[in-house]
Amino acid sequence: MTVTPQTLNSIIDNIVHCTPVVDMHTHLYPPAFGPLLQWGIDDLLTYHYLVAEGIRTAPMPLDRFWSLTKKEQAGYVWEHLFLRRAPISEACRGVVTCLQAVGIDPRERSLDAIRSFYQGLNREEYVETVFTKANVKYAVMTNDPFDPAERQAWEKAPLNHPRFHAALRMDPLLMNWETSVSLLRDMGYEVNHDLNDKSQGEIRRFLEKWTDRMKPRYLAVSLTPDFLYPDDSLRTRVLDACILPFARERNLPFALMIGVRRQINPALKLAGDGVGRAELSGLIQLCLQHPGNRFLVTLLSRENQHELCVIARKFPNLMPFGCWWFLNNPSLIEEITRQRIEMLGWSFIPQHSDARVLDQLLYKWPHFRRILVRILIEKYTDLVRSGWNVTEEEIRRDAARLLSDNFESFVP
Ligand code: HDL
Ligand code: ZN
Repeated sequence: MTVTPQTLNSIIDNIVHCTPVVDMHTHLYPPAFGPLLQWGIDDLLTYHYLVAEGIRTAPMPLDRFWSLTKKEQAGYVWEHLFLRRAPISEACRGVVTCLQAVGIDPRERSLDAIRSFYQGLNREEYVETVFTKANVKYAVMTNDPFDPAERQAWEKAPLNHPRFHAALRMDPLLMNWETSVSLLRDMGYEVNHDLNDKSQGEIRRFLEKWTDRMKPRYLAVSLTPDFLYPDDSLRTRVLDACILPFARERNLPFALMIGVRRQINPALKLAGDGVGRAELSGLIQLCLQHPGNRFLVTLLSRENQHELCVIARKFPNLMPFGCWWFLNNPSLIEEITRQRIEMLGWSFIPQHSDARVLDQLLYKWPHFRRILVRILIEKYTDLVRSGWNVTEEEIRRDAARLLSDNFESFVP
C-alpha cells in the first residue's frame, strides 16, 4: 500500500519499533555462564561509563573508590549523578529508561527500594523479558579464550541458548604477541617468539579448537589507531599466515574495531581507555589484498566516519557497523547514520549495543530506534518529495535490512 506524507511518520515509527534487531556486538553472556552475566541496578550503576562520569563529580580518590563494594560504588554513582544532579548524560538517561521499562516509578529515589524489585526476579526469566521488551532477536557476545573466566565457562557448559551467539575475540594474538606466547604455552600450544612454521601451525590449532567449541559468527579484534598493514610486524605475519586464511576456509568474517587508545588513564581500569583518529591505509590494503575475506568494520573516532563510508563504497567485502562506544550518543548517531544512508544507501549495519549489562538492551535499542525513526522519516519524505512512491512493504523490507538482514546475509 502506497504511503502518503500524512501516514508516513506513523508507519515508519511502527515499523522501526516492531522490527526485531540482531545485536551484533555485546559483552553479554547467557545465565549458564554464571557471574559473567551482569544484570540489575548495581551492575547498571557501576557500568564503566558511569564510573568515569561519577568520578568527575566528587572528590573521592580512585583507590578509595575501588576499595568500595559494588553496592557502595553504585550508591556513590546514584548519589552524585542521579540525586545531586539530573541524570542528563546518555549513560545516566539510559539507567532511567531501564527503570521505566520494568515499571519502576521514575519518582522513586530510594536505591534500596529499587534494588528490592531486582531481588525478586528469576534471572533466566528476566533474560527472556529483556530480550522480548527490547525486541532483540539475539545478541552476539565477545568471547575471549585468553580470559581465564571465559575459558572456564566454556569448559563447564557449551553454549546452548538461542538468544546468545558467540564471536571469537583475539586481541592478545594481534596486539601483544609477546604476552600471547606465554598464555598460549600455558594452554598447551607449542609457540615461540619468532613465529616459525611450528608456531603458525599451533596458532591455527588454537583457532580450530575455539572455533569448533564456540561456533562463532565472526572473528574479532580491537586495534589501536596506529594499526598499519602490511608492515614488518609479527601482527602482519599472524594475519597473513594464520587468521585471514583460516577465516576464508571457515567462511568467517573478521570484525576490525579500530581506534582505541587503551588505558590512557590506567587508574580508571575498564573506564581508562581513550580514542584516537585511525590511519586507514591498513584497512584499505586488507580489503584490497584479501577480496576473499569479509570485514566487519567499526571505527571509534568521529573523524574517521566519513572516510569509512568512502572506503566502504570501494570494497563490497567491507561492512561498516555501529556507532561504537564514545560515538553511541544521539548527536553522533544522527550525524553518522545520515552520512551512511546518503553514501551507502541500505548497505551498512547502523548499530550494535555493546551492552555489558543485560538491562542495557532496554535503553540502548529504544534510544537508537527513536533516532532511526527521525532519520528515516526525513529520508523517505525527501524521496517522496522527489517523486518516488513508497509502500509500507518496502519500508518494512528496508528497515529489516538495517536491523537484522544485512548482518545475517554478510555473516552466514
Ligand atoms: O573492545 C570493545 O569491545 C569495547 O567495546 C570495550 O569493551 C569498551 O570497554 C566498551 O565497553 N565499550 O562500550
Ligand atoms: Zn565492545
